[in-house]
Amino acid sequence: MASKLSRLDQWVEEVARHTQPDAIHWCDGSEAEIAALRSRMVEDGTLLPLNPATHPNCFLHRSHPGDVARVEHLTFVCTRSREDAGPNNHWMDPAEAHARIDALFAGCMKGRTMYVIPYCMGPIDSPLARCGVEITDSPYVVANMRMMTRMGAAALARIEREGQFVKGLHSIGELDPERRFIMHFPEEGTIKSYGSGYGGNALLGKKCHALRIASWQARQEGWLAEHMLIVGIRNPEGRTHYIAAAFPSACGKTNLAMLIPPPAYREKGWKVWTVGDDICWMQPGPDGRLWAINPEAGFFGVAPGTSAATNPNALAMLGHDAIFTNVALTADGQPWWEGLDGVPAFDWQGRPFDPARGPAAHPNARFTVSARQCPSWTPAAEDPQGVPISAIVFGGRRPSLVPLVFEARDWRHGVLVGAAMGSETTAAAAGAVGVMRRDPMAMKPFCGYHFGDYFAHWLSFDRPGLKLPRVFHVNWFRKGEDGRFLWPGFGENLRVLEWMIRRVEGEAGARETPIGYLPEPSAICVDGLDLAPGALERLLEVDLAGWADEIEATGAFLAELSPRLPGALVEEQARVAAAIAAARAATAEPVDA
Ligand code: O2Y
Ligand code: MN
Repeated sequence: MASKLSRLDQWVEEVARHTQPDAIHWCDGSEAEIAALRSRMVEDGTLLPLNPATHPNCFLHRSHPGDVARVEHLTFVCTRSREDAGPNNHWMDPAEAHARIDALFAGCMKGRTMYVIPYCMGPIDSPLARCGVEITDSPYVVANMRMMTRMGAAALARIEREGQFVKGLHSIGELDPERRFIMHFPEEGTIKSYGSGYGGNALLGKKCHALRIASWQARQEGWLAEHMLIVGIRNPEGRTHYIAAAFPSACGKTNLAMLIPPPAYREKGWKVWTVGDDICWMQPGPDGRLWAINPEAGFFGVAPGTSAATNPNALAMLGHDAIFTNVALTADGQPWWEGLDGVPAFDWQGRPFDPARGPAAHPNARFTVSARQCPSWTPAAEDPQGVPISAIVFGGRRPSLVPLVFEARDWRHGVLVGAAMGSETTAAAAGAVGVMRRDPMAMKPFCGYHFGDYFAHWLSFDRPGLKLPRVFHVNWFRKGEDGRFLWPGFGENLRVLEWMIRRVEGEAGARETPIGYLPEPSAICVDGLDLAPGALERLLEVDLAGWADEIEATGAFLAELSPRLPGALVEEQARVAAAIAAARAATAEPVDA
């Protein structure tokens, strides 16, 4: 009988025959390996060492200027049936997709080394974790995967034991946007990515495996793979609650995951722990609660805007052993981006900085760093059982209408709230910035199957025996008439999380409205905050006329998923629409005859 490992050996041989590398290197994840790789990358200019006095073991990578973000229009989900991929994905027939991308891979590694990266998403001994192998010709990808996943010998041993792994094949190719595809074959547990060396397009453990392929597997196996941070909050009474929160790309997930309590909260004994900043895998535990792991081992965070004011924890972890991608440089070789003190000397492309050409750092410039370097990192992130989730939070960038916080009345309503999520687009993906788009559960770019089936999967958790988390929606980005944010955000968001935790503990009341439960303004502690007069009331108002339009727009958006849209969600949308209409009728001024 063939050994389990031979499936991997055979695949590696097959890929080598097709791509024709000069050498094959099996990554073991060791210090010696990464040291050798780094020296080679410094020699050939892939990495630039940063100032060793201020940033020991830190490097800058400048990606090709045409390869600076995820490329959603070139990202495909290739299921046998087009319907299974859904209108939320670009689809290609698997046979055609393999043929097109395999043609690009033919001979593409000539003159290069092929790296075989065994990795584990999640703590290596966790039953919730899953393994994969990425084959790549990019040493930059190896260095990043080493920080972002549990990579090397231990992962290989688990793969050998289980015989299960997701196959990811990647080549930077010619970095030609005309010859670039990111393809997913969920039915085969396979990813093929060609022509990009950047982030989510190339670090296949992240968005491709941990979200697009994992969301498919999670549906088959009864769990959830979500675009969520996981944060632990200990209240002064000493109880820790873990919260999972979904926000569209570049909406402050990393900042929220690493939140530092305002001084008065710290004094009272509040403490915040970071489990993860981007991805959350959850499944029901024996006690009926949802237990979650962060499948990643590092952070690939947006650099611009990260500062001592917005995220001191992030800044503290970036002082050593980090890779920076597309940031600017100071004259003395320190990484620099908008939001930091000091002045840039060179922009992200290495040119002398000229403000006329735009920002010094690319707006989607990134840092890669091991999660353990974060001062708020908790060993609970390594717990094989995961952490129990008390609340799920959805949020987006909504300059108007959407209140600072509201709570869904039950799980079914919570699924509707998540499904209706919308947000202004950001620089995390190629394309226009600042355009409002629907992004259900922040999974629009990452759900590996039909959104109708995805919502049905979420609804399927509403069953006897499960003790589901409460579901909330937040909006840190509401603006006043003057165009300024009404809420200060960042560490002050703990004031809103406090209300959620008190709700979870059954200690806080709420005002019932057609869109859900809202705190009375007095229930949010604003001591020491310099809010504009009336701002909190404004942040917590429910504009029924605006919500009537919003729920109608939600209905129209969901209708596009028909006939796979679950009936329960249609009914829920109708229930909320009717509640809004009834409330409007009840509050309408009497009309004189
Ligand atoms: O993956 C990229 O290339 C950039 S986008 C990104 C990076 C880290 C975490 N999340 C995202 C995202 O787009 O959600
Ligand atoms: Mn993300």
